[in-house]
Amino acid sequence: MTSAPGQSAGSDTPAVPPRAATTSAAIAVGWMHTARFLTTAPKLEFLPALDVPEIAFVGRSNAGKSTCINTLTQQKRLAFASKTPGRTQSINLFALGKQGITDAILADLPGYGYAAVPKQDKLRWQQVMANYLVTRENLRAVVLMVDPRLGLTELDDILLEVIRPRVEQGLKFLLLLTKADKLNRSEQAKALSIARLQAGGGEVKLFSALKKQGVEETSLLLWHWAHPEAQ
Ligand SMILES: Nc1nc2c(ncn2[C@@H]2O[C@H](COP(=O)(O)OP(=O)(O)OP(=O)(O)O)[C@@H](O)[C@H]2O)c(=O)[nH]1
Ligand SMILES: [Mg+2]
Repeated sequence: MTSAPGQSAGSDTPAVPPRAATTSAAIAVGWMHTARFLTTAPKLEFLPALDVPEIAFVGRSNAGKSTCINTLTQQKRLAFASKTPGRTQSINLFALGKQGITDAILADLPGYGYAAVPKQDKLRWQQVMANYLVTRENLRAVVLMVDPRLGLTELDDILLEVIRPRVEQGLKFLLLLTKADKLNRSEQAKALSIARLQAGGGEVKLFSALKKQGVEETSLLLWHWAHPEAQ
């Protein structure tokens, strides 16, 4: 093990573990745990204007967005998750921040691509979603959740096109490969390399709510994105 800064070579004191890395992951995970319900909006006009960074979870219906929010925040039923696709039907906002002081927002969005939804409703929702992604002023980051067994669908590609201009202007983007517990190690590695190509330089991570895989890494990334001044 390399010695920690400030530790003299040859000293009898046991090597100090790299504390900085563990401490920040713990801070990020603790920060996530502060999540509390803020509001729900069936339409974009009902969303309150906010001036703290917002991180939106988007993706196909059933991809695992709500479950991911519950896992990251270590709260069983903060966001509504369900086996039935189409469970989340409004934009739900959750506030984050220690001592009740909100310093970021998580937004859980309804999924798209659920076959049983009438065409008219699908189109309406796609419009709401595109408007949200284009006009939401405090939007700092988008987490696109994709089941690697299905890969990116046509609607995911459209979403990527919608956010591209904002990504070019600094919007952060994470492609999160969900339900990683359904893949073995080599399938995970393959899914990661394909997704890296598709993400065009954006962040890509594996995530499993079941195995708690990717929780620390994702929390840390979101914490950094919400606190750019801390870097
Ligand atoms: N095996 C496994 N199942 C998961 C994981 N994450 C979510 N699921 C399951 O996937 C289903 C859908 O999860 P949700 O979190 O409701 O999905 P959603 O993306 O919010 O869906 P909508 O609200 O319809 O857009 C549920 O049955 C979850 O238990 C995971 O990491 N591993
Ligand atoms: Mg949901």
